Amino acid sequence: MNSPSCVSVDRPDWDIFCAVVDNYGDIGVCWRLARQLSAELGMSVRLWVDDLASFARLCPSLAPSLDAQSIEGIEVRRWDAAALPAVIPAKRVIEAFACNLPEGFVQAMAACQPAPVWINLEYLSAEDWVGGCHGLPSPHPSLPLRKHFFFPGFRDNTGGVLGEADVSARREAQLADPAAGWAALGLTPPLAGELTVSLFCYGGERVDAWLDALLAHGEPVRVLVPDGRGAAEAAHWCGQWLAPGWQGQRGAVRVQGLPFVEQREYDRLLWLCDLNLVRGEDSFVRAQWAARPFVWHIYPQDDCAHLDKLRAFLALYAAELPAASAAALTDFWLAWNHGVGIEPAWRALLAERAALAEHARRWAAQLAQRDTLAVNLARFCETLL
Ligand code: TRH
Repeated sequence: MNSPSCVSVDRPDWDIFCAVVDNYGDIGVCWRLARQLSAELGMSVRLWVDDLASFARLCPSLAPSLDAQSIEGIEVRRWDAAALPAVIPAKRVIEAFACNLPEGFVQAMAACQPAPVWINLEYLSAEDWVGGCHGLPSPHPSLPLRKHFFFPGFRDNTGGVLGEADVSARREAQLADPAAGWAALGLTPPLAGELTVSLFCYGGERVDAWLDALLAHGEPVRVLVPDGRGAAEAAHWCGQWLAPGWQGQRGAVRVQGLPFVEQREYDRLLWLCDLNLVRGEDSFVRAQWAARPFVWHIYPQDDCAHLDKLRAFLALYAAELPAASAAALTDFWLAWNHGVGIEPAWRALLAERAALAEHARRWAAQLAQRDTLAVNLARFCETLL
């Protein structure tokens, strides 16, 4: 890649580089951030993605075959390391989740006067150490560039969490007419007295164990399962093949497969369910904005570092819960993540349902009082420009 002069009227406000490691969290976060910078802060964004097919699953209007396209005002580019076009770097460059910027692009950044603000956007964590590392600089070993580490988080000394300015208002508007919401998802409203739960997880034997627990408990439940890991186990549990539109019933437990929907439609599902089982990073945050009780299947790491992350969030989230509710929540989250002891933990969780629902509303209201990650990030970059 050449290093064209950076004096250009076409220089975007932001370049965001996203490598899809696996699943949808990396692109889910980058796409959400790009949309907020563009729609809410009025800035121009160029988003580089190395796996457009994965991106298209949560953004169906995207054409994976195109090298460049504009979606919702955002310039989406294929990131092909071997053939990156010569472009002038934006004023602010985000390397999402330490994805390693292409060497030629880094050279082009170094040639800019002034050099772009270079941000490594990190994964979200509630751990204490995050506040101490948020915003720290790291000089490039040989070029006149500095990278800054931007840590999302839940405390004031972190970058905050992603969330649209109008997310609470959209949620409340939808909840004023739930029947319309269910219809938009292609679903019927729940039956009288039926609990509705969404299931998005990393699969495994925990799915069977949990569905067995629902069956044993006997309460009417509808489990809604978006396509992906966990869906095969759920379909198998009720004797179905994983085919579009699959559904089955055992006892009072109805289980229904859903297509993987556009990112905003997934929000609708979370808002309407009584309880959401979510995973990773972005659906974990969306479940918090949904103001409903939720269970987090954290992305497992080889060295088990995820368990510290899980406990740190639980400690923060459960801090203001009554002791019995905090214990039930903690026990079920640990049972779900370890895949053991699910049945007794589920019973205890259900018994605390009302307190957990009230707490989820309070937590979402607290989140809404904070500046969002996009706002904090833009402000942080402004101090460095
Ligand atoms: O897909 P994930 O497991 O992503 C993970 C995590 O981010 C993890 O931290 C990271 O290391 C790993 O990827 C590489 O879970 P997550 O983060 O919830 O992302 C799912 C995205 O998919 C999110 O943006 C919501 C979106 N989604 C839809 O758009 N439609 C759907 O129907 C569903 C179920 C999800």
